[in-house]
Amino acid sequence: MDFDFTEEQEMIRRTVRDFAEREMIPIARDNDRTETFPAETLRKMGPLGFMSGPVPEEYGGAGMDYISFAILVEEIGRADSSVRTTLSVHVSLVQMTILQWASEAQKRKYLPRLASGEWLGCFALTEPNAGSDAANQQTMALRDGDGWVLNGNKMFISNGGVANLAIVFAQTDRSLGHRGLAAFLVEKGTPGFSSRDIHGKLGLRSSNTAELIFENCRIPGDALMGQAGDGFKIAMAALDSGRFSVAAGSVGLCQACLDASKKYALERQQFGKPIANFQLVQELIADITTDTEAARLLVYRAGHLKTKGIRNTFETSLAKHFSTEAAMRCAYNAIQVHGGYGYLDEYPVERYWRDARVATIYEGTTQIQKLIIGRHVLGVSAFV
Ligand code: COS
Repeated sequence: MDFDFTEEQEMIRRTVRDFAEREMIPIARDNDRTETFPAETLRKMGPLGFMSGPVPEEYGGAGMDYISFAILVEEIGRADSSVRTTLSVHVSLVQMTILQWASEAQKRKYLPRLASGEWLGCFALTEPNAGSDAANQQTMALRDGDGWVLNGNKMFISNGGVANLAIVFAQTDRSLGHRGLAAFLVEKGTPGFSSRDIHGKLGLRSSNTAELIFENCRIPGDALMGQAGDGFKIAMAALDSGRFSVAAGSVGLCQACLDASKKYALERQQFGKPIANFQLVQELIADITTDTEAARLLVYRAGHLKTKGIRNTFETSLAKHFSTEAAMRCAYNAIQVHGGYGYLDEYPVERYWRDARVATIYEGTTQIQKLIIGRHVLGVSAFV
């Protein structure tokens, strides 16, 4: 086992941290207050290779190994979870899925535009009545000559209102259950495809979340990714990729809680000395630190397996489960260190707490991660 970073990985961390401190942290609070989508920040991230992570260079990507990618996502997550969510969906759910499942022609058509950041992607699986039960898709794709016609609604779609390309899951044959699902690449502007932004979120307020609507939306035959019937496997494999990204981003959020709490504890005076001198404050710092370090190791272990190309559903769910719940504990403890000031958005920790919350829900709730972990350990594979 090797716990050392390569020189390249160290350099990626420095480059991303410099960028995040210069371009993201100074505007994160105002973007959160005003629900401003960080289009300009994302535009600057493209030429730096941040919008593609592990996508190979032959498709315009940065060709990173997965530890490097975890470092990238962690550092973006340390600065602003809204930008991190946008990035995670764009790279891990969209580009990595196209890379794994799309035809060569589809890869050549879409990956370079996505990898450069010229286009944004979204992943449309969730529906009003299909969350944890992802196979229960009501969106239908019916054959129409050499193409397909889509009808249905998608819910809580990150990047949904700003994406140029959507991976859309739909049922082609209800009698086949999860084996009747298909995945399609649908471009923005296709007649019959529209979106409605969702407002009033607790956190991630500067990220875009939308409902997608498909009304007799006709798409060509070559919009199908893989075979009709591959949809559920494509979705599950995509989530193995997406959950890793969420986990790495949550480590960044844990680290942000630690950095803010350490700074505050050393500055804030009570009873005539910095509160860092008090043992119960030291306990809070110790708890935040332990959560951060443990979460990071679980993410890097899953990343190590991904780089080697070994199936990692179990290790990714462990990392996602632990690091998202750890981020909640870290943000809670960080507010506690800050006392009353932590309740105001003058300090970033209340935003960390609001932003952390959804990560225990999206891309598979904590309960779904526990189900995957429990089944794996017990060697049982289906609901009984
Ligand atoms: N990678 C590839 N294939 C997978 C897979 C994975 N990680 N997980 C499951 N599959 C395949 C199985 O091999 C099986 O294939 P066959 O049809 O050939 O037998 C099929 O998918 C069904 O698997 P399983 O029986 O395990 O499915 P279940 O319905 O019992 O459970 C859970 C699946 C609950 C784990 C799944 O529905 C899930 O993750 N739900 C949460 C969805 C989610 O995260 N939603 C939020 C989306 S936000 S983007």
